Amino acid sequence: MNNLSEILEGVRTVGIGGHVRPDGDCYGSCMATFLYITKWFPDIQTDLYLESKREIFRYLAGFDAIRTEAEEGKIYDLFITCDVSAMDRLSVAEELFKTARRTVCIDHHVSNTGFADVNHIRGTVSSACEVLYALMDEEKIDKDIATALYTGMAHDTGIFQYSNTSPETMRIAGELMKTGFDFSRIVDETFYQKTYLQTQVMGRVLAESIMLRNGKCIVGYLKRRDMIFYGVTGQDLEGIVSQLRLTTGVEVAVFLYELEQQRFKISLRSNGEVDVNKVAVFFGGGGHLRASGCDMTGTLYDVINNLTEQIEAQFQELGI
Ligand SMILES: [Mn+2]
Repeated sequence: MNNLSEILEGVRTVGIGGHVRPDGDCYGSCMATFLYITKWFPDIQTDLYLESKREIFRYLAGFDAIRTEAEEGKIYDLFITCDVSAMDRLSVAEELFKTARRTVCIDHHVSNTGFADVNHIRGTVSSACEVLYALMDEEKIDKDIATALYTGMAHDTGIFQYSNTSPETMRIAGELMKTGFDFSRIVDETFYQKTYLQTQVMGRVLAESIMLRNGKCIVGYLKRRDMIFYGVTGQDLEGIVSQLRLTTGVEVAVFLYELEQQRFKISLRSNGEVDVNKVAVFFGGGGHLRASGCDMTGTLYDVINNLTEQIEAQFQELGI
């Protein structure tokens, strides 16, 4: 079954579900599937389940149809998961998935072992939306469906920047673009835009950041009392460490904020030489070579000292 039309043959009811804390690719892939079925297979009764309705994705056609609670006792002919790496990540629709007559998984996580009856999993592909695109008939992809697919691809590639972006990713994005949606607005409003508060806090962290090791390591921090003063949570601080990393000459960027008294959440970013995963693992965390994180306790001074000692060790090793 290599396309959605075959998958949907003889099916009368379909449930669609994404993962916990849905991101752009999750909204995009679930919504594109929903729009594709409701538009081209109007006789099929289709429901879409997501844990939340994030307002920034309201521009997606069909947004109002999202259900945030499972319908009890409902048994679907078919249940499709999009961007879900494991069954226990399915959130609100897990029961509906388990009771469905047949299940399909559309995903791109390398760790996905294939928990559905039919699995379309491509671990080297940028996004669930890109996997999904290959399952659709190109002539059936209208502007609304293209908008949803583009949203997912743009988000999971960091706006076509991460190493998972392939020539094929760009080709598909180009095809989608031909339908004429406002791609610039999507990227601005769902990816880059910040609230004024987030902008203020980022400004403060950047202004107070410190440079170590001749400017090869930059450290930004936010103390508990300042988080309370601004009324921000960890979510409001997303993107700060990436901004720090973009400072000229920097190899490693560190951002820490105080979760509670003397307990810090650490984010690490590298430009590719230093393996920040090693640093995070040393302190009980983890991640990837270029992006990782961990939690640490102690005074701000001690935490920064201990972290930079580990980074310094790699600088020495690499002769940086
Ligand atoms: Mn994804």
